[in-house]
Amino acid sequence: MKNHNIFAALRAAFPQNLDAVAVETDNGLEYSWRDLERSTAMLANLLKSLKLPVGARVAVQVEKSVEAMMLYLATLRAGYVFLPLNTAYQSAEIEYFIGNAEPSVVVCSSKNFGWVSKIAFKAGTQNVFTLDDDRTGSLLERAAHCSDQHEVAVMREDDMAAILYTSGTTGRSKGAMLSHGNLLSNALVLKDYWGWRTPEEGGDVLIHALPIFHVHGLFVALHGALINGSKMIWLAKFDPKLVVKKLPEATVFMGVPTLYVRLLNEPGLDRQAVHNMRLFVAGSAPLLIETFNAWKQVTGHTILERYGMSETAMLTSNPYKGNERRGGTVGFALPGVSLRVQGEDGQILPAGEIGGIQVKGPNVFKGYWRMPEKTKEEFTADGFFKTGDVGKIDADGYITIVGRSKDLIISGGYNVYPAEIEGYINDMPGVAESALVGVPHPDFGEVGIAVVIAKPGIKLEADQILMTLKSKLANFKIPKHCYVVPELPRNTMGKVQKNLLREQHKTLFAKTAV
Ligand code: MLC
Ligand code: AMP
Repeated sequence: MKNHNIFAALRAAFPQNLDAVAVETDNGLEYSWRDLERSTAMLANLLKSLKLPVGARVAVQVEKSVEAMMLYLATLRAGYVFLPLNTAYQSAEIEYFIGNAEPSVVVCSSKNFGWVSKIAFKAGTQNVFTLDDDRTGSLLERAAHCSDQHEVAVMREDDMAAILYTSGTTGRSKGAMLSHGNLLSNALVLKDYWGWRTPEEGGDVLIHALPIFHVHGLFVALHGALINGSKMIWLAKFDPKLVVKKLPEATVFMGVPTLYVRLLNEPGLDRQAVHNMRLFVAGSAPLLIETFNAWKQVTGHTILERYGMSETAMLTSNPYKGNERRGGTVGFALPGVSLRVQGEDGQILPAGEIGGIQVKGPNVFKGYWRMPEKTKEEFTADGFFKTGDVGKIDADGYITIVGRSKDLIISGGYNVYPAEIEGYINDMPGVAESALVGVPHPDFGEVGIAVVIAKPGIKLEADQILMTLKSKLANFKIPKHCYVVPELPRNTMGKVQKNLLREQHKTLFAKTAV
């Protein structure tokens, strides 16, 4: 049987010289391709020794490190399912994910071991390890005793490789199940589409500055470099100064728009700094045309914007060569991806008309973890996935996203789901109701602000509401401002008119440009 394990394809792309540098870190460490091969084998053997059931989930909430990346690769290698979790998540959030996914293995930072292990053991997880970003922790201690020889597990195309929790369109967070076939098809398409150069062709060097718990950092950037045998400059956190310093050694950079906005504020960014660069990729949130233009002016490079989702990996991309990269658009549907725009009455719309974006292709996920009904609702009868994004395709085939039908705020590339935050606010004593809306922000693109109504006779303090939220939720979800007002605008059906709230507060952050 052909092995569809994406790790096998990544491993096959390692350069012939396994002693060459594969990863260089911001604190001066170097890892060779042989290190990646051996360490992933040892970690895969450790997982194997745990006698986990088929399809076992390995949930991971750790700081970014090369070892954390190796743990991801080892999970694929051993044939288990990787479940990455944002490091900002707090106990209530982690409790939900672990309770829902029922992982067999949980890996966390040693500083969080107390509360994470309590949650994990309560949910029936038998194995809890620690992994810190200084190459310590029980995971590595145990793996050190394992063999560095490991045969890559044989997987079918449809076997699950990862679960990414996403707020999706409605309801609580849902686990998008991505298969080895989904991830590999996307990696291969992008390798070609973005003109990656193998070591034999002169090679590429990627600055990896994104977190590794989302599609962008974990799949697009990491797979892109690995499937091409390209070296990575591995930054634990995005630091604009460090990125500018490293640009002369690199050829490819990927970031959410906030990263580009912050880089543009860095005095060292100029044409000289980027003289070796081949490609700048942006995505995960809308790239403002001002940023696109400013980047061109300062660096001489045209950012390539692309569009993707947890459920689908990458869907569209502006061209690398041939056609023009058009600012404000997300380019063309990638090879193998069918993309269409549907109107409210279900008709497929012609060029230029605005409607719901739907997609089909080998990259589209298998469904939501243990939510068959929800999965069914999100697909059309003829197998297209409803993205929840609203857009149009122009006569030349360029796709523009004009909005979202899902109630979602994308802040600095992270998704904030208003219903979740409103739920927490509404549960606070004295609150009658609330609405969370996204407003423009010069750094994060968009941020959430809360508008809250008190119960009759109760006086609410906005600061107190924010403080209470901070104790319960990941920091990026905390509204950047809170208003306590007498009433919310409603339409004749009684529905809160969030568009009016957005309009009313749209200039709140206009003067705080960074
Ligand atoms: C941090 N903060 C944010 C925030 N990030 N607030 C809103 N939105 C965000 N994204 C706040 C924190 O709450 C904190 O506030 C303060 O900023 C400092 O926190 P920090 O952690 O030190 O921030 P920083 O390191 O500056 O992080 C900013 C960032 C980060 C832009 C580097 O958000 C980031 O890495 N974003 C990328 C997300 C990403 O990779 N998305 C890909 C999704 S994949 P306080 O008040 O507590 O001090 C996807 C599919 C696709 O969408 O198409 O790719
Ligand atoms: P997530 O589920 O976290 O992966 O977020 C996916 C969502 O990010 C998409 O449905 C879009 O709304 C948004 N997104 C991704 N890339 C872009 C882009 N280039 N422009 C606008 N929105 C984007």
